[in-house]
Parts: sequence; structure tokens; C-alpha cells
Amino acid sequence: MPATDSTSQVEQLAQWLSKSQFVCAMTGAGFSAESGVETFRGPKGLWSGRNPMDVATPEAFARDPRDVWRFYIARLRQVAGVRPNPGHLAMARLESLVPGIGLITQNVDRLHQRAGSKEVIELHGNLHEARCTACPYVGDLGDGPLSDEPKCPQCGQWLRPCVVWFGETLPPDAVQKAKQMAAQCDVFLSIGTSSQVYPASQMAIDAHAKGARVVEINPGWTPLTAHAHLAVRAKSGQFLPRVVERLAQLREP
Ligand code: BV8
Ligand code: ZN
Repeated sequence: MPATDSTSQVEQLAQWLSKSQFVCAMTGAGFSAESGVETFRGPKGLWSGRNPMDVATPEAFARDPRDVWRFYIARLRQVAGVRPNPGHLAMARLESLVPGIGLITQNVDRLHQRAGSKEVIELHGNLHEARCTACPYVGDLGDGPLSDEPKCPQCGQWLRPCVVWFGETLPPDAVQKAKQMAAQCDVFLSIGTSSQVYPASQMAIDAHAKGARVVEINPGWTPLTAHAHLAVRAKSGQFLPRVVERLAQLREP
């Protein structure tokens, strides 16, 4: 009978992780929500302020690069002012408590890295770097570009954020690594994602098909919920630290 109350769900997941050889985690914008970073599709989501197709597509950038940069500079500044939350710290601690872990994120805020996670597969790129639209230049934006019209220092053409927009293909090496992790894991954690964006949303389904135990941690319902072996209606920053603490106890000699 699947665990339903959060204490037995903590115990259930900690037991599964204590027997796991390889854990795969897929995180989304909800993982950073408790750091104060807005999500995309929630009630106060970023997208509710802007239509994704108005700012996160190559066509939007070609039409009005200044507007797209305004959106990304605002996010970069927001992320610069926040800190990793207990969920990020628990995820980083998990690395030392399981034999193998693959962390895949749709987030572009680099909070996992700031929390100490060593290897993070960034499926949708990151906010902190920009590349030239006309030459091979790639540069670090720090906590925000100097100008609101970032141009290439090498050739003077527009820079663009190093994020993956809708209609753009994901970095092939990141996709390949993520698919390989999803195929080899025995526990797949889907945390803080609405599971609506492809191909990221396919990873959990692939893992499920290969026999992995699929666990979703999300206060809301998603298209993955019905397929999860354990659906935890909780905030990741509250639930994940409890699981990792219990796992550490199980690991004690
Ligand atoms: C591609 C840019 C090949 C960077 C992003 C029709 C049907 C199906 C698919 C498609 C279709 N038409 C087109 C497609 C493909 C398209 C797609 O999937 N569209 C969707 C919207 C239908 N995908 C693509 O275009 C991808 N490329 O497929 O290439 C191709 C090539 C050409 C033509 C076609 C295909 C590119 C996808 C990448 C797009 N870029 N962002 C940026 O600005 O960030 S995606 C954007 O959504 C973000 O990156 C974000 O990461 C991503 C997913 O969102 P989530 O992370 O899940 O966040 P969301 O707000 O949605 O949900 C938050 C969740 O957290 C909620 O469930 C909430 O309940 C929960 N939560 C809240 N608080 C907490 C919490 N959980 C835990 N704890 C909490 N405290
Ligand atoms: Zn250039």
C-alpha cells in the first residue's frame, strides 16, 4: 500500500534510496521557489507576467532583442539576490549518501552549483553566460550585464543569453548524458517541475519504462503524477531535507 502521509513517505523514500545504486533527479523551477525565484507556470509564475512565446523564442529575440534582454536581466538580478534553499543543500548532501547520482536541471539559475552539487546537467542552459549571435565569443555575465543592450566585445554584434529557447534544440551532450542517467537509474526523482516541457518531461517516462521507481515531489498535480510510484504533495525545501536526514541515519554504522 503506497505511503500517503509525509512521515511514512519520508521513510519509504529513504528506504528506497538506501538500497539504490544510481539515483537520477530532474529538477524544475519549483525547486528554486523557496529561494524566492519565481516559477514559470504557477499562480504568480513568471510566464503569467509574460507569454513564453513573447520572450523565450529566437523569433522574439530577432523581433525585439531589448525586450528579451529586459526579461533576462531582471531574472539574472533576481537570482543574484537569492540563496540556495534547504532543498538545494539536501540535494548536494545526497551525493555523499548514495553510490551514484545524476542531477539534471531545467533551471538556469545555478543554485544547485552554489549549494555544492558537483555535476549538474543543465538541459536549458544558464542565465550567467551570454554568447555572440555572430562570432564564437562566449562570456560570463556575472550578476548582470553592464548594458541593457549587451553587445559582443569582439565584433560588436548582439549577445544572447546562453539559455535554450522554445523551438531550439537542447545541448546534444547534455541530452545524451541525461538520457543515459535516466536509463540506468533505479530511483528517479522528479522535483519541482510541471512536467510540461519536452524533452525534459520525457526522462521520467523513460526511467519508468526501464523499471525505475519514479518519485514526484510537488505541491501540485502534474501529467507525471499518475505514473509516479510515490507522489509527495510537499515543498521540496521542506521534504527533501527530512529524507536526506533519515537516509543519513540509515547509513550510520
Ligand atoms: C525542442 C528557457 C526540438 C530558459 C525554457 C507541442 C506539444 C509538446 C511539445 C511541443 C509542442 N510544441 C513544441 C514543443 C516542444 C517544446 C515544448 O515542450 N513546449 C511545451 C511548452 C508544450 N519544447 C521545446 O521547444 C524544446 N526544444 O523540443 O527541440 C524542437 C526543435 C524545433 C521545433 C520543435 C522541437 C526547448 C524547451 C526549452 C524551452 N526553454 N526556458 C529560461 O528562460 O528559463 S523552458 C521553461 O520551462 C524553463 O526553462 C523551465 O525550466 C521549463 C519547465 O518549467 P518547470 O521547470 O517545470 O517550471 P513550471 O513553472 O512550469 O512548474 C513549476 C512546478 O513547481 C509546478 O508544478 C509547481 O507546482 C511546482 N512547485 C512550486 N513550488 C514548489 C514546487 N515544487 C516543489 N517545491 C516547491 N516549493
Ligand atoms: Zn561577436
